Amino acid sequence: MTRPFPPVILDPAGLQRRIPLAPHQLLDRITPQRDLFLLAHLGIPRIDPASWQITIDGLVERPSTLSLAALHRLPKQTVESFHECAGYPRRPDITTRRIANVVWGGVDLAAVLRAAGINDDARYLWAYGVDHGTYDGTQADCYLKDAPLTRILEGGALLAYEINGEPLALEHGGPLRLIIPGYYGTNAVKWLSRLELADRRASGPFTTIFYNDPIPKAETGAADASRPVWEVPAESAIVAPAPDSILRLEEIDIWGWAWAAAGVVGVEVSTDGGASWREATVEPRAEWSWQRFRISWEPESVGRFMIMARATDARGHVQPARDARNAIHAVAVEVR
Ligand SMILES: Nc1nc2c(c(=O)[nH]1)N[C@H]1C(S)=C(S)[C@@H](COP(=O)(O)O)O[C@H]1N2
Ligand SMILES: [Mo]
Repeated sequence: MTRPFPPVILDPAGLQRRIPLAPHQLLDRITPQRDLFLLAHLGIPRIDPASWQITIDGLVERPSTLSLAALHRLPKQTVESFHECAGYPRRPDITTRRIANVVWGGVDLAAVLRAAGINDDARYLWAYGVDHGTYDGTQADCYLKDAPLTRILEGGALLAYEINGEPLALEHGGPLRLIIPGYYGTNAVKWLSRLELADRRASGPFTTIFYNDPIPKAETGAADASRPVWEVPAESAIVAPAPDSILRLEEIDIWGWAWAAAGVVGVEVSTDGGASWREATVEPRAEWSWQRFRISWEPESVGRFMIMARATDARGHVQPARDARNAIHAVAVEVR
């Protein structure tokens, strides 16, 4: 893998992870930037936003370099979208629920690529972040991700420089990051410095060793098949009641957020640990936003209860009970 830019200094270097909000604290529809979870595998690069530029090359007719000022002069688009970390790159069986919902602002990526002239044989977008170093014992010259070009050309993907109307902070990828609404956060390359169109998937560690979930042989018939961690399937999180709440024997409002790349079409709620389910009401989504669900519950007796939520997306995918990035969220409460 060639690094198309001079090495930058990382300070702090190494894995950075901050998860300020647990599901029961996700009270706001729009997550403020200061409360957003933070993930960086290799560290935070010390870069000069003023001189930032991005190169567009590979399978395009007119390779070019754009300054930040040139990008700011292009029409600004905003996209409301959930933003979710996939969790552990090699552990698709672990659920982490690092989730937010924000409004990204920036330039329409499809328009930028079309202006560069897309060659017929281009199939994938490769996106390069300038951070480099060692993650989980593997050396990387840069943070390189890929995505199918068909998804990018469907629309909504941004070269983002704003979040919730504020400039994107350095730790969140400022001055420029990639946003692909509906895709896991790992694909939202921060400190974006190069876009390359290619006819194949990228070969760096973050698209091969990491974030490439093995598919059980039973599902495909083929050994060694894998699935890139791109689109987010149905998922939901219970905001209220909070875990270990002590509730009174009266009508209780159960609510939370549900989200999926394809949109959520239904959320079922159980108050008996998954033995029985009732259909909650779910609001329609705005662009790629998360969707609020709610249902009221009148416990028939005092005691301990396990509340669960299970979302279904527009592709018919239902959240699995366990052992998945998007496994069902359960909250234990006590009614007294
Ligand atoms: N350049 C670069 N971009 C990156 C990462 C990274 O390590 N380097 N981490 C990714 C991961 S795993 C996630 S979940 C999101 C987190 O974005 P946030 O910290 O702004 O919430 O950034 C993604 N973009
Ligand atoms: Mo992540």
